[in-house]
Amino acid sequence: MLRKLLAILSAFLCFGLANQGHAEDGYDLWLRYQPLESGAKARYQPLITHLVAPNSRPTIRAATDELQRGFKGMFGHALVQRETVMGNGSVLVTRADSPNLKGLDLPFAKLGEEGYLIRSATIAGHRVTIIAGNSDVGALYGVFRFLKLLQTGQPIDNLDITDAPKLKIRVLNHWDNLDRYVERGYAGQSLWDWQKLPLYKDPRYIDYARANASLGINGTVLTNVNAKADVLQPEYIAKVKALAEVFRPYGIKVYLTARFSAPLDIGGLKTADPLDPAVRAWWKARVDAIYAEIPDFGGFLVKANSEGQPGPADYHRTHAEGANMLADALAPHHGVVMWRAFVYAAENAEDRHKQAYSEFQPLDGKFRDNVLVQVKNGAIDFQPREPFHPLFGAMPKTPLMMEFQITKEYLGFATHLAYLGTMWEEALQSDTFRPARGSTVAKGIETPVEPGAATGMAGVANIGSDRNWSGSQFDQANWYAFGRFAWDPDARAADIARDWARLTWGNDPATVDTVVRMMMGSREAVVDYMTPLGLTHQMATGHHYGPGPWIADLQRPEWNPVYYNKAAPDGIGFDRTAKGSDALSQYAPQVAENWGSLATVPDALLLWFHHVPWDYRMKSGRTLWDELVIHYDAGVDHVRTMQADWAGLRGKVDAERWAQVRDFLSIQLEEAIWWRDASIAYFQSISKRPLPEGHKPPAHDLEYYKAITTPYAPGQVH
Ligand code: GCW
Repeated sequence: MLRKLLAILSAFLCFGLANQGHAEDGYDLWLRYQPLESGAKARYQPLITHLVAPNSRPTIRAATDELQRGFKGMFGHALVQRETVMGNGSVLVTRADSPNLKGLDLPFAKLGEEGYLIRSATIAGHRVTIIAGNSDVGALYGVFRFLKLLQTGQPIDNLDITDAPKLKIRVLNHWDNLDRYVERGYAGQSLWDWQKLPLYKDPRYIDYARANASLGINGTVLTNVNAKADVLQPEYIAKVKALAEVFRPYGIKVYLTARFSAPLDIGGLKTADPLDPAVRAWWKARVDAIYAEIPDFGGFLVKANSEGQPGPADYHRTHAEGANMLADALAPHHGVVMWRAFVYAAENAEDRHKQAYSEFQPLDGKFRDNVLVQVKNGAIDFQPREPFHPLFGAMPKTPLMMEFQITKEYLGFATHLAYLGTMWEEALQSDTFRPARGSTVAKGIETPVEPGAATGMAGVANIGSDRNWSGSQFDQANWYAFGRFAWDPDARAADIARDWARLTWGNDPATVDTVVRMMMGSREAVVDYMTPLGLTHQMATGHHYGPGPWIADLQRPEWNPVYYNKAAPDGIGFDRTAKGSDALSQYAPQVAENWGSLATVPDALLLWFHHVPWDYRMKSGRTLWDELVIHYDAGVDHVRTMQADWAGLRGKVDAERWAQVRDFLSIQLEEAIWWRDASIAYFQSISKRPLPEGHKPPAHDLEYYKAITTPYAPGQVH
């Protein structure tokens, strides 16, 4: 009897341990290295007996440290490390020029500077695994891939993997202020503790670098695009240098935002005119001083003449003249300028959708080689759904970078579960038809404008000082997915979700399927309960928290949600056809034709491009009004489905993270209902149509929703 009890008890304990692991709070991200089950251990162990790697090179050191960390976690012990092959099961971490690889015919030629290979091979009669690149960073990336194979239970006895990034610059943009406030940040304070740098380097900086390197992210812009010039002062450069030193072994360069008026703000000059010789000399000296401290400094990211930021237009100069001035200062050091195309001007009555194209497209070919124009995903902003930006494909002589927003300013902050991989895939796989069919946005950004020219992708980071880094467990997936798309813009959101789910929540197939299902439908749900059928920018003012479709009193027309919805007794939507703003003419004729015709425009973009009557017949046979209401409800229903799915995972994942996700889903449901009810209350006050059968009226009247204010919502512009 006692024996039986003990058996039950120990089975319970084992079950508990196997399924719940140690208490987890999300700090470990996708690099959890949980103990392997004994079968996997037994299979792997003969193939991994010791480590062969040079130990004097910092990046190889970072790679072997990571392997050892992984082995300790997964197998319970570290491996002996030597510099030469010792026997079966050696794992070599090295570079193409290693004497250990002499005589082997390995495909290094196709790996480029940062790619890697992982190969099962025989050296001097020993069965070994080679992880190598043309550079040490390549080997580091290979190590992360190898660890992923182990974490996800893949066979490793006959490996022949090669991989290389398709873009050169894979960079996070931190909108972090020097006082540690993060604009549009929902995950605590900035990681950069400027006040304690350079003498105190928070060990967390290394974990940040590890996480990024595991994805192949090779750069980080430390400061907000709404910039302060102070970061260019020597005392801050010393702090930036300290961060650069931490990140360097992980293949990560630091970049800064450059405030265009810095020569005035901190330089004592009377102008920041980019053609003024004194201004040019000031920037050159400043840049030289940065490189004296940080020889591999990446360069500058600039927001100019946008939302109050200074820029070359203040001196009647073009964006190209402004960018080129900085580019000339950076060129001798091989630095780059990432110049943002996110511009729209207060005094310009043109449809905001059109303004970036109007301003930048004519400048094609006018930028220096070391300038990239960074184009947001979405001509308006980072909305839950936008058609692809018309600049993609339209500036064939200029390197265009994609800018995605990882932080969810417009998709429910940290508490709404919204996987952005599907949104990014949608944008990247859009066909620009420039120059011809099949010219996707992804291809456009991958293909250098001439051999050797720069390519890149930027992601506005969702990282902060929260223990879980991103503000929620599931928001980690967006950081992860960004890294994967920056490495390969043709990657698939579903594959990425699956990898992330396995690494983050374990390999149990039912758990993984559930997590992936929740993720894959989640962004569409947000679109449905916030801005269905091509509506956009319906968020409340300033903080963008919650609905405000009625807002009409802000100073600039394009800050008002009514500007975007144009809801009126005759119908709803923004006419961007030739009869309206004609934004469609900025796209290739095939695209313009497709979206310009009511017969072919997808439902998802209907109100983006057309103003249609409330009784307009949709493809479904329903009226637009009914369809709109149905979409709001579908969004809310999806959140309920996610709740039910997640409830089913209780006990299958660790309790702490599970409970946080559960509670955040409750917040999401409450807010999804708020969005649905407020939007329907407002639009019904104009459409004057009854709700379709079976759809409940909003819980309160319109005045109730209009009266809600949330002045302390996080992430606002400071
Ligand atoms: O989406 C808007 C944000 C601003 C941001 C701006 C930009 C950094 O509301 O906070 O400013 O975009 O991208 O420059």
